[in-house]
Parts: sequence; C-alpha cells; structure tokens
Amino acid sequence: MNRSLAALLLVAGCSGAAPYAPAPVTPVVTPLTEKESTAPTVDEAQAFVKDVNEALRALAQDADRAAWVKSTYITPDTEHLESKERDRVMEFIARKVKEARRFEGLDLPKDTARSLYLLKFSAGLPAPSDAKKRARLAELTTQLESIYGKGKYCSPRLKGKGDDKKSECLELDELGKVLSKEKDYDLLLEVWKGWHSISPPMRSMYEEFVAIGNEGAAELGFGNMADIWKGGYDMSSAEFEAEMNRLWTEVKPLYEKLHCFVRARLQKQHGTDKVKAGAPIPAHLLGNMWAQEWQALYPLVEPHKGKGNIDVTKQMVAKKWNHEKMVKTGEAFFTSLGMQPLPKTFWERSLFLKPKDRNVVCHASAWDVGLSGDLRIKMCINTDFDDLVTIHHELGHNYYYQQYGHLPPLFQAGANDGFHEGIGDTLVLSVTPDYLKKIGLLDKVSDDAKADLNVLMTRALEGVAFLPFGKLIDEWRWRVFDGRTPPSEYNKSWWELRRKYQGVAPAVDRSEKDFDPGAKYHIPANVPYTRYFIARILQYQFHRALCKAAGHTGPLYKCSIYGNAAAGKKMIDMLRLGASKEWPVALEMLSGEKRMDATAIIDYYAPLAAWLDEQNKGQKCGWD
Ligand code: X8Z
Ligand code: ZN
Repeated sequence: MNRSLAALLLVAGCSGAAPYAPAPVTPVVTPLTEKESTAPTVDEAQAFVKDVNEALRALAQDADRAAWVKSTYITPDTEHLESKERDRVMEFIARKVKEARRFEGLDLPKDTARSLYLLKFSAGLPAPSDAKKRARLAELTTQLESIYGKGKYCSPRLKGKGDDKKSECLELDELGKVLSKEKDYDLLLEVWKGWHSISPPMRSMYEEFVAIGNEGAAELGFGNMADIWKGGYDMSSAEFEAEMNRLWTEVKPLYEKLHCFVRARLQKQHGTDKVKAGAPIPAHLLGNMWAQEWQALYPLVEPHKGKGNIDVTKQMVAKKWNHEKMVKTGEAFFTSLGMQPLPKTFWERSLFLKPKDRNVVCHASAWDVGLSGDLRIKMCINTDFDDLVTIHHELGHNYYYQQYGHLPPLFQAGANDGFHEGIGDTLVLSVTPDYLKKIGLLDKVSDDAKADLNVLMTRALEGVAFLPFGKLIDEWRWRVFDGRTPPSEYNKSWWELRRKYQGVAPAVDRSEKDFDPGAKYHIPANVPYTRYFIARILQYQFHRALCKAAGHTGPLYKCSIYGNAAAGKKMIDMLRLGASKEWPVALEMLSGEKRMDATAIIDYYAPLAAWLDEQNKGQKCGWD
C-alpha cells in the first residue's frame, strides 16, 4: 500500500451511533464568513494553496508517526493515538475543501487550479463538521483495521501447521500458507471459513462508517463517498466508470480462457462433484484467501513439466536469501535505472519481519513518514518469490516518494493512484530468466518456447487472474456508498459481483450474518482498489514503452530493462512529475500514448492465449 500523503488523507474518521441511512444528496450549505463574502482573488487562492501545503506537511509529522506506531504495534494506546491524529487530519481536510469552494470558477494559474482540484478529491474518507461524529469516524477506521490486523483462527486441525508448531491458532499469513500448500478439500474449506469468521463483528461498524462518511461527503458538496472516489481521475465519474468497463471488456476473454483451463485442472484434482462443469469455481480452491491471485496452483497447471520457470523460491531458500538480501535486490534494480539508494534510515526503521511478541498490520505498505524522505516499508517477509515480487511493488512506492519529494505536498502523489501501484509491478516484468541468471538465482536459461510458456503461465496466474478481482472490489463499495446496496444486502451483493466477474462462488452458504468483504484488508482499511486494476493494465503499457526506449526488439516477455539508463530516465522523468500534471500528460511522457491501453497486456500473453485455446478445445468455458 502507498502510505504517502494520499493515504494519510484517506484515513479520516468520526462519529455518532448513526444507524444506516441512505446517503443525503443535498449538500449542506454553510453560511459565508465576512471574508468569504468578498470576491475571491487569484492572489488569495495562491496564498490558500501555499498555506494548505505547509499545514499538510506539519500534520503529516505526527499523523504518520502515530499510524506507523499503531501499525507496527497494535494496542489500545496506539489505536487511541492514531485515532486522534486521524481526527485532526480529517478535520483539516474537510475544512479546507469547503473553504476552497469559493475559488471555483476563478481563472487561476495552472498549478493553483491543479492543487485545488487535487485537494477537492483528496478526502477519501470525508468527515462531517460535527466533532463527535468525526471522532467516531476516526475511531471506527482505526478499529476496523485493527480487527483485521489481529485476526486469527483456531482449530485443533491446524495444530502444527502454523509458525508455532504447538499452537492451533493461526494468523492470516499462516492460514494463507495452508491454503496455498494443502490439497485436502475440507481442510481448505475450514481454513477459508475460519478466516472469514473474523469479519462479522465489523459489519455494524462498517455500516456506521459508511453513514458518517456519506454525511461528510454531503457537507463537501458530493452526493456520497463514491463520487469522491470516482471523481479524481481528470475526467468525469461517468467517463471513468466507462473507461474501467472498456478495459475490462478488452481483457475479459483472456481471463475466461485462464479460468476455463484452471477449472478443468481443478476438476481433475477435486472431482467434478466438487468443481462443477460450467459453474463458478469454489472460492477456497484457488490457493489464495480471496482467489485474487493463483500462483499457488502453478504445479497443477504448468504447461511443460520441468521446462524452467521464474518462480525461484527453491533457489532463494537454497542460497539462504533473507529479507535483507531480498530488499537489497529490489533496491539494486531501481539504482540500476539511475535512482538513488534508499536512505540509511530505511534500513534502521523499516519493519521487515513479523514480530513474534505483538500484533502488527502485516499487510505490506510503503511509507514516507512526515513527507520528509523518511522512507520505510512495513512487511512480514518470507523467503519466497511472491514476497520478492511484493518487495518490488513496495519499493515502487518508495521510489515514487523519492522522486517527487521535492514537490509541494498536494503534488506528492501518483499521476493517478494506479500509477503509484504500477511502478514496482512494471519492474517485476523485467524479472526475466536472463535477469535471474544475472543475479545468481538461475544457473541456466532455456531458450525454448516451452519454457516461455511456463514463464507466461506463472505471470498470468498473478496478473491475469487478478483483473476481475481488481475491478469488482470498488464496484461493491461504490454501490454501498451510493445506497444501491443497503446493509441488508452487503454479502449478497459481494458474492454476486465475485460470481459475475471472477467466476468464483462460496462452497458453503453465506448469509447476511456474514460480512465477507471485511475479510479483505482494503475494505476495513478503507483503501480504494480500482488503483490495482489500473496498475495491472498500466504495468504492461509502461513495460512496452520502456522496452522500446531500451531498444528491445522481440517479444515483450523477453525484455528486461534492468540496468538500462534510457528506460530509467523515462521512468524517472515521469515519477518526478508526481501529481503535478494530469495523468494523460504523465502517461504520454513515458509512452507517447494518452489513453490507458490493454493492447500491451493482450500482446504480452498472446502465446499463452493461443496455447490455452488449444487446451480448452471441447470444454464449455464460462459459467452461469
Ligand atoms: O495491497 C497490495 C500491496 C500494497 S499496496 C501489497 N496489493 C493488493 C492486494 O494485496 O490485494 C498489491 C496487489 C493487490
Ligand atoms: Zn501498493
């Protein structure tokens, strides 16, 4: 996750014990003060932006530290401190968004107008002006994330399967490992159900959170929170939704081919009574708690046995790679492109390993504490290839912070939030067999089409499998925020979308007593998710452009920009822009293209798509 200013602004909160009410749609009009009743001027707007930037920097000092301490040591005390800081930030942002409305319609210098635009859409969690409600919202946000962070499931059947061999209580990362390694249908189902038992207590809190957040949105002149979330993409909300639908339509056939093939293999493994033809896949069988990425199924779907691959977990373990070696390897990729090494404090202050003696939020994130170049990551690293990939993802955030650190706080964000998520992911596409040989993780690289297919399958299980999940999470939230989905249908709507997009379904009955969305980090933590969908499209578009800059010819999946200064310069130039320009400007600078474009991902996987078509012959693909 990206814990830059953008993230700081998202987490705000407040209160009241409001039961769910449909979002008020009439903006609350506050009376004008004397100053506001005089005509606004350009000078005043510029001074306003300058003040906001200074205040944000000051607020970030305490807010980031409180959030850091809470995330790395969850106690009632750190929760309390974090809530207080959230409250202050939310109060400030909501007040400034309201004040800024007086400059609307004024002909402003570009940077000032851009700053006000970014401010307007910065309140991912808008707080009402009522202090009690705001404090409650802050408290709810902190509590929801903590419940998730502390979640565990205990069962005699799990004894010996966690880190502590004597314990029968497993935390999320341990449960995830069981899901990815074990094959027994019933054990997998128990683990899946077990983790989903942490979230029902969140349900009423979430309902209250939505109601208060919507009140805040109305005060700022929005219909509801979804209007803020969809609004900040340099186009109207309706255009943004249409863009996301366009991209999904372009990649959907590729996803369905993979789904079809994987389902057939799962039928072989678990039987057609458990994995039915023409039906959604049971959600607990895809090797991942949310069925969002399917790398764990690689051995089941490997196109050509033993022909080589890029999952170098075995080699990493054999060579005794630890967290430091893994993070250093990630850093070396960025420095090979011309970026600066991470500061000494990064190594001193980051949290790399899961502490044994306390609760932490293990979900990986990257930070620039106090917007001051105090870069850190927080992650519970294991020695495996997936975590090496996640390290690159997180460092992508850190390097974005590093490159735009010279800008005023309002510009310290990605060109859009999908750009921020897509930087590290772009570099991961350059982790090719050749590159792995260069860094000592592969002895030989087989130059054969069969090995290429294995590599493409590994990547597709992550990047292609993820696409529908990336799209549906916010579709669920947009509906919840705008009232189309009432609390009485939270779970129903969740499973309708999972079925529609991913073609997965729960293997056991779910009801409105459950709150399955809460078992996915970004819901309780209130982190928007469409950004990851965008990133998974952009990463290929960036990769194609950077490979061109590097002079690469031949298939895209063979290209690595490691050590290439020309590609590095293109990336750095874009990162340095931060959010100071509209995202199409940033995209054009890097790629020469102004639109997000799925042709790069489609081209990338073309050989795999053709192979899947062959394999799927005679199958009835899709689901009803
Ligand atoms: O949350 C993350 C990162 C931090 S921004 C670890 N990701 C999403 C997820 O885990 O659900 C990366 C891929 C999608
Ligand atoms: Zn991220």
